[in-house]
Amino acid sequence: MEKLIITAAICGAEVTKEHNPSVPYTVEEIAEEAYKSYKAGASIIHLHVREDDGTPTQSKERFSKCINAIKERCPDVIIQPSTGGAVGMTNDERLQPIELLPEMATLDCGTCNFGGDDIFINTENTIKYFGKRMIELGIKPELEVFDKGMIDMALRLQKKGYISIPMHFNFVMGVNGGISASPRDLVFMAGSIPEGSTFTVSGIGRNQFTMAAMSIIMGGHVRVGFEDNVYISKGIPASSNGELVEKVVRLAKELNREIASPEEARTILGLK
Ligand code: KMH
Ligand code: ZN
Repeated sequence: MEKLIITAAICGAEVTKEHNPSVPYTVEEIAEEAYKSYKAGASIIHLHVREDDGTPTQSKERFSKCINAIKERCPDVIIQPSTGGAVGMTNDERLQPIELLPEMATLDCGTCNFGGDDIFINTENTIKYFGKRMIELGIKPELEVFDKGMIDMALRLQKKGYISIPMHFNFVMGVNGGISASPRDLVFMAGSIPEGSTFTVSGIGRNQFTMAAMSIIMGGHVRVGFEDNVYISKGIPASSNGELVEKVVRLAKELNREIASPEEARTILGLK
């Protein structure tokens, strides 16, 4: 089986220090959380950034500062900025970080209820617009899919030339409004992507480690981090993103799956 790529989603846009005081906001805190994740075994940092007071931003300047600070401490890590940003942001606001030419960026493949009155909007034209820009700039998208229909949308847009192959999917499972985090649904999702594609699994909340274990067994990859879950085990807050990554490394070891370095992750994902 391929080595395991661990992505650390260290910050997100929705989670706050009220959920866990270790959620990073400042450039220094973001760099430190990225470093702890990298040292523990993460080869990709999925990156959102914040103002110092915690407000989510897609500012190119703020991303540039955070990316530089991360690169100083983790020179070879793959940095994958979010183009999802936060609910309510405009397309062009969300797309700013790709102007910094990262190796990867997220491409959200559909609209999803996001709890309460929040809707995370990604129309077909938005997905086409983002996909086309990423092809023009040579950026590999991580195709974020919150439901099976979003895989179908990605496949249709790949045929129309908005997404390149091989495709890399992120199955986000357990969002209140998306597909549930269950073995049945993971088998369904993994069986719905074309041969030659890769996938990672982001289990939300209490589903983080059960979904991670399933993905490890199935030959998929794993995302963990405060964006998706702030607990190391039931009711116990994680002290850092690094602690969440360490737990995945332990699971992988028990299940005989080796961990990919950033260079190995680049090869698996076709980034070089
Ligand atoms: N914060 C969510 C609205 C992504 O990074 O591309 C969107 C999100 C997805 O987190
Ligand atoms: Zn994100």
